[in-house]
Amino acid sequence: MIKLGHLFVILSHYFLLFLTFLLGSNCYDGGWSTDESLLLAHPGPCTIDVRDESQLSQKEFLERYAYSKPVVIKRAKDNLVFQHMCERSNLIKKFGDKKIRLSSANTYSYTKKDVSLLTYINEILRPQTLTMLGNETFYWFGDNNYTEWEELFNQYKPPPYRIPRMTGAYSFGLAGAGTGVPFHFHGPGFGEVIFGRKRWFMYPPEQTPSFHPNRTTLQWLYEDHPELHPREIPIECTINQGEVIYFPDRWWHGTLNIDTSVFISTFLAY
Ligand SMILES: *[C@@H]1O[C@H](CO)[C@@H](O)[C@H](O)[C@H]1NC(C)=O
Ligand SMILES: *[C@@H]1O[C@H](CO)[C@@H](O)[C@H](O)[C@H]1NC(C)=O
Ligand SMILES: *[C@@H]1O[C@H](CO)[C@@H](O)[C@H](O)[C@H]1NC(C)=O
Ligand SMILES: O=C(O)CCC(=O)C(=O)O
Repeated sequence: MIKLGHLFVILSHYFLLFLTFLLGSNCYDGGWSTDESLLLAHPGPCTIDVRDESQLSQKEFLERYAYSKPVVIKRAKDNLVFQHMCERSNLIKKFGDKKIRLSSANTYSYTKKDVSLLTYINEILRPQTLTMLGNETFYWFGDNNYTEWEELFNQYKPPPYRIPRMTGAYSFGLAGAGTGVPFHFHGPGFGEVIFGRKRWFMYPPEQTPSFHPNRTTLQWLYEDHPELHPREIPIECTINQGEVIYFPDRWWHGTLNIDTSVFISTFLAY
């Protein structure tokens, strides 16, 4: 006969297994779900190398990607604690009253606006419509106060790849479905999705794309992308939670959040 205590141990074991499955799976949205009917952006093809973190060594990363081309890396599931802290209810509970600095979602992000995280979530974070302009959309990405967000950032395990003499700095963000940042470039780094999906479009440094800096990536996708000559079509990939994309130095990139998304980048600099 099974004793009650044994049954409890067995059941809690399965419960934990189930939790691990849920936390690690793509359908777990952390409370950031968006009504399907409001999703205007959809995943596209993936024309960028996709590798498994466990199969990509530091040596191969340096030889094949660091200085030459983007790569998408499927990560080991070691950010579950960080992901849990990024659930809607947990971010609100711990950080809701913290001031965050929003940037306009246009190429040069000129305009900044300070609000509390709770105000951002309740009043500003919305799915993007096709008529909204990038310079009039406010997006939380970066300008993070490392002191106030230390507890969260301490839990994040960045991708395990290094570029000699460079160090990383985090940029954390949360943005509505259909939002994104139009084409721009800067130094190299990694962009990881914690909740949601994000579509990345990229061009090598020598191939300057044509785009309007104040129009959104969503407008560009609907109106400009279909008109592109085959030679002008960017490489792209849609990354899911638990995946990270590497962008080399000066590569053009434009982003598009398919869902309401939580994400963190590691920017590398000398
Ligand atoms: C946003 O950009 C558009 C087009 O460049 C411009 O017409 C509009 O005035 C800008 N809006 C703001 C608030 O600056
Ligand atoms: C883009 O928007 C900014 C700020 O809203 C404005 O100052 C700038 O003139 C606009 N750029 C273009 C090319 O219309
Ligand atoms: C970051 O937050 C701390 C603690 O609230 C504050 O003292 C500091 O001035 C902030 N730093 C910046 C750059 O805003
Ligand atoms: O994640 C985003 O939407 C913007 C990220 C970006 O453009 C960057 O990391 O430079």
